[in-house]
Amino acid sequence: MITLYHSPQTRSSSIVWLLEELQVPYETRVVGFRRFDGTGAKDPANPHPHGKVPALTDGGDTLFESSAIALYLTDKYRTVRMGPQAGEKGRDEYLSWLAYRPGVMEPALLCRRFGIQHVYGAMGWAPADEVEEALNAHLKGRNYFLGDDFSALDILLGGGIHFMLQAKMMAETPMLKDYTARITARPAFAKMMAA
Ligand SMILES: N[C@@H](CCC(=O)N[C@@H](CS)C(=O)NCC(=O)O)C(=O)O
Repeated sequence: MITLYHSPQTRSSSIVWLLEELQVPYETRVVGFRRFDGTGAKDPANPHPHGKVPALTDGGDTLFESSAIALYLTDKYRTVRMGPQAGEKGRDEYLSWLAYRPGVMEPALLCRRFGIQHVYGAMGWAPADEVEEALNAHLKGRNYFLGDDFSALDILLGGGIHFMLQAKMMAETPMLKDYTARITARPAFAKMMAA
């Protein structure tokens, strides 16, 4: 049985959404974590090395980091196709954008939010305005990150864009508005929100 170490309204909600899309049985174990406002503490029940959410166990496997969890789940559970497998068309884009979310998109937008100046050649990500341009350019003319096929990218990056727009951490463009309306209209998104 899959166990998701989770806290509502955090990054682990993306994994709830993904599990709902995949239609695989899972249980959630709600754990505490260190919150932005200084409250909360690491929960010893959580296998994440830093006590962050999400973490996930599946039989003898233990995963942490949202992108790694998403890749593991979409490779292993294939009843619903949520990402191209190794050797399939689109795998290059799939892996690249999965890594882009925690490696580039999040740090860039968070640095801007907290007034941290970008340092070329030192920071492993790009400045936030360039990230916004890249995301808008990539999604132009596409329904989803991979074109016509909804995938885990639309949960990890699309869900992140949805959050960043709501939090006014990204500029809303008509295209991003349409895109996030499209992905959040899915029944699995509603199930995640209800949970
Ligand atoms: N890079 C991680 C980030 C996970 C993360 O920072 N989650 C937040 C909740 S949204 C957390 O657990 N924070 C607690 C802490 O930083 O100790 C991922 O994408 O899974």
